[in-house]
Amino acid sequence: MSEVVLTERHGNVLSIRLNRPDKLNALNDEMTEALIAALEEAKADSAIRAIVFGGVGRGFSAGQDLEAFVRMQTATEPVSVADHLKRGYNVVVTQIRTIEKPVIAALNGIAAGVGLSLALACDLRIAADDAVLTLGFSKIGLIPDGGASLMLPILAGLGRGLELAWSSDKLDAHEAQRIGLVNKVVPAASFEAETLAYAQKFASISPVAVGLTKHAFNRSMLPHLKAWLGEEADLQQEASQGPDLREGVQAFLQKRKPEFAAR
Ligand code: T3D
Repeated sequence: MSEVVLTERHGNVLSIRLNRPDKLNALNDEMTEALIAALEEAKADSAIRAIVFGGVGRGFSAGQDLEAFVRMQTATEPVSVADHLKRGYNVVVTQIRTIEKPVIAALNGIAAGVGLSLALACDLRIAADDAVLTLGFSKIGLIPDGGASLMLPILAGLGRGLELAWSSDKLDAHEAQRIGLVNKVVPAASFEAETLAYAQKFASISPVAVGLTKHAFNRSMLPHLKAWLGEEADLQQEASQGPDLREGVQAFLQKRKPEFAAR
């Protein structure tokens, strides 16, 4: 297993942590591949009864690594945004939703972009009281991807979901809990211990009840997940073709505000 993703067993709970703390765990392809491999192993191991998905350092994840994204877009053979999503983040979302075990996002700090999308795809979310959530996609001319255009309105409602997706407002952990994006908020000082105790609670429940309940909820609330992830990626492809993505990413990398022209 690559060091960009760390795994650690705590009895029957597996912790999977993104590990690029100097970049707030911004996701590159190496990390996504390591994450897919870690989830695959967790799925196959019947001794693992709950999975905690978190980040090392002061962030959960700042979403797609935008420096890597620019390299990908300017390569001699650029990878299309739709293909990148379909081969990477959409696979992770599908794994998270179909593993018949509780998958708990542990939001130790900032969760942005597709980092937040992956957290929203998890079954439950526990947050440190100093965690911050932001969609961030609109700041670079994109739409919420990695399943967020589905999970966000389900969890927060249509109006609030659109408001957050358009504004990219930053939510503190308590506000995120109030609107349904987070299940539990705990003090940052005891975050790791409280997260483990929370996961252990679900790891001790009948695996049959856990697995079939998750399956039932998936079928009732997310019956079109697979098709939707594909459609969302195609819409992101459309968004990526205009000038706003380039301006948004350049503005972030140059640490300035983006200037989007009228359409
Ligand atoms: O093809 C596809 O897959 C397309 C899919 C795209 C999906 C997406 O996720 S799009 C959204 C990408 N993410 C963002 O736009 C968020 C960008 N980051 C931020 O807005 C801010 O960093 C945060 C709000 C997350 C945190 O702000 P703050 O002030 O706490 O930290 P910072 O100083 O901005 O960041 C710390 C370092 O991490 C900094 O590096 P430096 O200057 O110390 O060397 C910063 O550049 C780096 N960093 C943060 N986010 C990213 C990043 N580097 C690369 N990519 C990032 N996303």
